[in-house]
Amino acid sequence: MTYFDIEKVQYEGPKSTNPFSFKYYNASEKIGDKTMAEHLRFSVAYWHTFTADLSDPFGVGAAIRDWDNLNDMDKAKARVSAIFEFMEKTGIEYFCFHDIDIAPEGKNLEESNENLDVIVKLIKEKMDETGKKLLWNTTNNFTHERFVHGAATSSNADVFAYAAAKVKKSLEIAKTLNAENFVFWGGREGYESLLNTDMKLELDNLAKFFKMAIAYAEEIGFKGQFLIEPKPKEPTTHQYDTDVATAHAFLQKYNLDHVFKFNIEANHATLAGHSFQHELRYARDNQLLGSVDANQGHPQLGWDTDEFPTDVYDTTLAMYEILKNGGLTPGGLNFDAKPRRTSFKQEDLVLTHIAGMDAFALGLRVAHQMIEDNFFENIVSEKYASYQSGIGQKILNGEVTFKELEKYALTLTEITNESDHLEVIKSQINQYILNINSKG
Ligand code: XUL
Ligand code: CO
Repeated sequence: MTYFDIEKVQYEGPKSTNPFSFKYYNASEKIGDKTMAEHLRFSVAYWHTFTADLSDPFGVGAAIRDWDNLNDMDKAKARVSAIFEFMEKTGIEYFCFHDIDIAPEGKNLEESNENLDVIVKLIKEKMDETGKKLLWNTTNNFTHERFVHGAATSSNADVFAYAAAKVKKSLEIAKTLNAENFVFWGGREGYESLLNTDMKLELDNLAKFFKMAIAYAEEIGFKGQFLIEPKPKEPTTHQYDTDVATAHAFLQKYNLDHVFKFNIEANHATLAGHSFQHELRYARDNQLLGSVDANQGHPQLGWDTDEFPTDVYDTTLAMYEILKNGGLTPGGLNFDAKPRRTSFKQEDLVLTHIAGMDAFALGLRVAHQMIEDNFFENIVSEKYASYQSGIGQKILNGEVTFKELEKYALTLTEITNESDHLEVIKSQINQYILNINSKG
């Protein structure tokens, strides 16, 4: 059975009008010292691409999929065949999933685990056959009603235990499938109101949960990178892992900061009132940038719309941070993104990924050129030139006191500041994007 009635998607260059071709993503082309595939490490999100049905709070599923009428286990098996065909045809090397994306939950934990075993075996066979790899897996500890008060931060200790058992199983799957990372997104780890919440107990419990997960990973020899994915709200009013800086403070408090890095999602960054670049920069500056959930929010909507990334300005600045980070390996760019409800055909799954891959490929090309030219580096070193010598250098080296600074300040007759010319910088970025655009 074939799920996608197309040939393998080829690079045809920026002039191509074929929607089933790449305009900017040329997997084997070298940008600097790595191929585009090595730089970008694209990944398919099982949940949006193969499990979701495009339902929303106002309407039933709108997606038309070949597996719609199958029973639960047959559906799960069909999705395995479909995702591997999809990866082959789009040239995407990685995938990611939650436990319940790949196999239906049974009537109890034991049955859920049995379902997982059947599907994980199938996935492993496909991985061995095709060479495709698992970027990360994670545990869905938020959809089922048992998680109404959260999982590791639930007020109900039975739920804490159930959630732990699910993460234990997910870690075993990560080990079996050689996952390169393991993700914790907060799910319902947060609160609706402080009127009835013991925030300290919940956060202490969350830290205990993470420590037990790390201990079990060590016990079974799972060597992948642990990642936390911050988000400020949705589903709870206040998510504990609000943004990278907040989650970093939590990790430092509980002495977990040497074990975790961050999986940064663009739409979560903007929900937190930051730019995507801000979150990437904070993580990079603190050696915490692990992986990326590549998507974008809608500028007029205040929720997690998980759109495919198409904004080249954003992908350029993101790729700048990623290149300056020395890449993302063992992380990657996971498309935590879904087609709009109006893009309901199966072929839209391919078209949306092509759009996202091209946007990041174009961003990579532009960012690489900017780094070659030291574009931002020159701007920044000129802006902070006063710290290169004299009093500035002494401040940087920690060689002055308030008293000495006062003595120096008293000698200043005039203080001269320079204009930033920020609009010129933005206009030059436009030139970079448009000049790359016209190549080829
Ligand atoms: C939810 C979200 C999740 C995580 C994995 O907003 O981004 O899909 O990426 O649990
Ligand atoms: Co995500």
